[in-house]
Amino acid sequence: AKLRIIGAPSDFGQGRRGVDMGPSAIRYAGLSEKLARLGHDVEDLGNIVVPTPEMHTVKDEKLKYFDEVKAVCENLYREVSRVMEEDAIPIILGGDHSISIGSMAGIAASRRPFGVIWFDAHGDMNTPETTPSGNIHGMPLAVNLGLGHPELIHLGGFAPKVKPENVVLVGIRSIDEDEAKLIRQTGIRAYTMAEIDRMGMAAVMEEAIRIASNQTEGIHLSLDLDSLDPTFAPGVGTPVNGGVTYREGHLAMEILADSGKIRSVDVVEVNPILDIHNQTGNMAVELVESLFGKTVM
Ligand code: DIR
Ligand code: MN
Ligand code: MN
Ligand code: MN
Repeated sequence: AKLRIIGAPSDFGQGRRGVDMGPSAIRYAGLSEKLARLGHDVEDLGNIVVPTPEMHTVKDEKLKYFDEVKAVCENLYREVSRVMEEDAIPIILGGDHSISIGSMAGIAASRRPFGVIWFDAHGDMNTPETTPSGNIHGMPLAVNLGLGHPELIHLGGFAPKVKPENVVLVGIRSIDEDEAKLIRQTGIRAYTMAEIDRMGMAAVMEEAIRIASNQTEGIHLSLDLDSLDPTFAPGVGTPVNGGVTYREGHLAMEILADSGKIRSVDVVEVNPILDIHNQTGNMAVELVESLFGKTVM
């Protein structure tokens, strides 16, 4: 496949510096070489322009760094829509998860319906009304569904980016109180870790793919590395115990690879400053290799 890598080194969506180094950490772990070795046509398009946090301050406590997040997402939207026009698969490297507002706007710009599988310990379904932190990385899935600040919702000039009936959350284990209400109201399918334990990852992924691909032309995977257990991905800003294991993570990616439905990917929240020897960057690359067809033999 035609794979195009785009870095979005932004940490404006949360409070811990270092996630802006995510694209470097993932590239350092050998992303493009390893994907090329699998036989793909890979091109790294470099990073989008992101302002420097030290030059900026919080203005709205319920939408921290709103202007900066919006500017970053507008840049990313343009870059991702260009890649989509070439019929290539964009692989977007975060940065914190707020960048998915830009990546999904770019994917949706083609006006071809798509589904979303959102791999995360968190729901990312907060709005300025429900957020306990004011961090926009806790809001991108809500924004993409048309909930939240109107300027974020309408990025790219249209909303919503995806229909709730094609949205699946996988791996959740840390949800805020009012966020849970929103998840229930929208009716998106949310697989908790408890459900993964009971059903098994294979059954969860088969259902997730069915939901995300029902009357759509493909699936966007938004992969927050904190979906994994911190044992395997310690370099994230908001680790939560009891996550997806190493093998469950690979199994999920392998099942997605077999489906042939992946059209775009975000790889977010890798923070090498909080990591030990780039374990999380390496884990991210391994998972993306499985997603694009790596098998034992
Ligand atoms: C929390 C944490 N729900 C918030 N969210 C995170 O700040 O809204 N998302 N860490 O990845
Ligand atoms: Mn920050
Ligand atoms: Mn997230
Ligand atoms: Mn998360």
